[in-house]
Amino acid sequence: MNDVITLEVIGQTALITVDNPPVNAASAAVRAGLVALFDQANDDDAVDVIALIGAGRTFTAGADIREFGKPPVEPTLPAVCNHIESSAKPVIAVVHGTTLGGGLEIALGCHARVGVSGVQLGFPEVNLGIIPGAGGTQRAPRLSGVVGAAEYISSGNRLSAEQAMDANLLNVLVEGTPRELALEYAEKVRSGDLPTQRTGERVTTPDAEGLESVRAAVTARSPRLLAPKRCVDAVSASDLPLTDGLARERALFDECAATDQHRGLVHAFFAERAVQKIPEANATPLPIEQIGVIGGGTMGTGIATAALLAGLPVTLIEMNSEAIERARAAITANLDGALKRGKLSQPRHDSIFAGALQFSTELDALAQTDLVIEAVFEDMTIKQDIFQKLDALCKPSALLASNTSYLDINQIAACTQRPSQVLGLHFFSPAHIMRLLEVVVGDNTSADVVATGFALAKRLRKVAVRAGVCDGFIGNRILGHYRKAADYLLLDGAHYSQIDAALESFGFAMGPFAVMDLAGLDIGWATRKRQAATKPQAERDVGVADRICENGWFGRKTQRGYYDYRVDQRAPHPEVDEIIDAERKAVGITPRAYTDSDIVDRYMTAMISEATRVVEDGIALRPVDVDTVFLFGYGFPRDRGGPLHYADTLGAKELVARIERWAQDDPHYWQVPQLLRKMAQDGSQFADLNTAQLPHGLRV
Ligand code: T1G
Repeated sequence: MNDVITLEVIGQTALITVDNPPVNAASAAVRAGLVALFDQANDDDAVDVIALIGAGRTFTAGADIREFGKPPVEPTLPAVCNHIESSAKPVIAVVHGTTLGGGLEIALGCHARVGVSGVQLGFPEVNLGIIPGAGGTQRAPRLSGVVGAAEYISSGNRLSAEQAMDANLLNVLVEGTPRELALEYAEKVRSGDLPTQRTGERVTTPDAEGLESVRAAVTARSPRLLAPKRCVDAVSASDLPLTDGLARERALFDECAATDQHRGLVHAFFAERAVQKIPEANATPLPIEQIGVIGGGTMGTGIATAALLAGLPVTLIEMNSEAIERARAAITANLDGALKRGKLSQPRHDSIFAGALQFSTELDALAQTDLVIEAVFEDMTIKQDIFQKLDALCKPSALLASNTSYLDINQIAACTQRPSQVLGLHFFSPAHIMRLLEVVVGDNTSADVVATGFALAKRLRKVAVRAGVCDGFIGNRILGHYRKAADYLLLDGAHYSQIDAALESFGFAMGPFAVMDLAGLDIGWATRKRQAATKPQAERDVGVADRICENGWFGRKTQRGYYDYRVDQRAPHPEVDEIIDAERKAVGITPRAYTDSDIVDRYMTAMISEATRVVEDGIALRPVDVDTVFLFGYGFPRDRGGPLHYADTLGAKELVARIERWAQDDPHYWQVPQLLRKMAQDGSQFADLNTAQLPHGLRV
């Protein structure tokens, strides 16, 4: 038929194999092949049972997401599933790997399902802002019951093989290869040992009350998102005749597929993969088997925990035995937490303390490590001193990395004789949980070392994004800019609780002031002092945060910051309101009212404008790299796809108009990036830059 699907007749069994690597996505060619080969098998008098399997590592893992947003190509997946189900001859599917979405729907169109041990089943469509659109919301309830199906469809969670058996999605669960089991269980169909039935011929038992409780849970979990609610609506229609239920599912699918939430979630899915495509992707990663960490503070112990969880031995250096004990306690707490969350087995947990984790007060203990990650105080002099010492004592092949969140990697590398082996590995706190890792590439960092940073990220189950050298790299540079927009809104009249609430309604997990209280206001205070000497005269000054810090109020850790945590997490702090009033009076500001929309517009436009400059300056390879940093490191709402994907929903013309309007009051802060002005003129989007030829000649 074609090179992605084959039919073999073995005895009386027609074996149809989908072979569309890497995940057997149900592409147009696969769909056309399925219809044609099922017809061929049904027309073949020598065949009495049809078996469907996937080649490679998994049965079909879903529709081909790359076809989203393009005109549908017949036959559509719903039609394919209906065609399979209508087969005159019994059809079994042998499912293995990650049988997800449309792949599971194809399996539900079959008349029985054999699970290979370890198989995972699920409907991740809701994570893409849609609902299962090929019969899953109608056939799954006919097997699992309406409440059970509504729960796993609206959550998008994968079911283990055993859970799938309990949910009646599988008829049997056995060891074996798909091919062997296909032939074996075709025989069992013949002998009557494996009963088969068209799923669509089953009926569901209505449970309106149960469905309402699922709907309530779904709404509470993700109030802004449409798709989870529509999953419950679609399942609710499964008590209709199948044809009517399928029509209802299609209408609800089309409604979700037309949303920005869907487009944002698809973008986020591909973003995580696109950022792996770097100029150094074909370089050879260097072997990393022993890691040294210098500094046992929050970051150092988090980094050590992440490495230990990935099975890498760690030697952690601290100044003295007291600091070592504090670090040991912090790592122990992190690992105990991982054990409780099921991220670490008890044997693995115990082995870590049996030798994988070592401590020392002597840098010499790092002489044989393959990579040292420095995570000490953010002071260039201290870091340069450490790198000089490491350069002298570490083995010649060792890589030296700094976890600095904004300092110049080139200046650090210049203190060593091995600048090509120096890079930034900027983890995000808590480093053993946050998935983002900025791999900061110095002027002399070699391609193999960059590739090693990306390979390490993969091993630590992190998302690496390549960053150039500037103050704050990608994320913190942009954060430093838009954080000012929040301060200006505060000084000009918006209350910090309104600003936080408006941005949380937009989708951020926490608003900027709540985040600052959580991180510690003293950190920003130290940064402002560091930058005071170089701060442009024309830049507006907002003294509120400094006044709060001068009172010793550093946020949650001191029980008071913008909010008064002695009461609760959102209690306004009247003394802070007095500080704000005094600061406004001192600069002659009459506070004005802002709508939530004003607040979101200014905050997001500020973020987008600095993000544009970061792309323009080549600090980020593409807009999608900035999106990924914010999705995985800054709590950016995933359904909005990231700052520059969101910018495309507004359009460059609108963004330029906003900046020019606000520049009349503050021309220093509100400046139109050249790239954005060009896009406004030529009508291009950030999406176009994601696929454009990169300076390095790399095409994504
Ligand atoms: N379509 C197209 N490409 C896909 C794909 C898909 N469904 N899934 C993965 N890829 C690509 C991916 O971009 C990467 O490409 C490569 O395969 C390896 O993926 C009607 C409409 C299956 C668990 O949401 O969850 O069915 O970067 O690196 O870590 O109701 O991929 O190498 O060029 O992720 O082993 C529902 C999405 C679709 C599954 C494998 N299905 N995929 O993880 O490999 S909607 C999904 C995954 C649907 C129907 C609806 C994972 C995986 P490249 P990878 P992995």
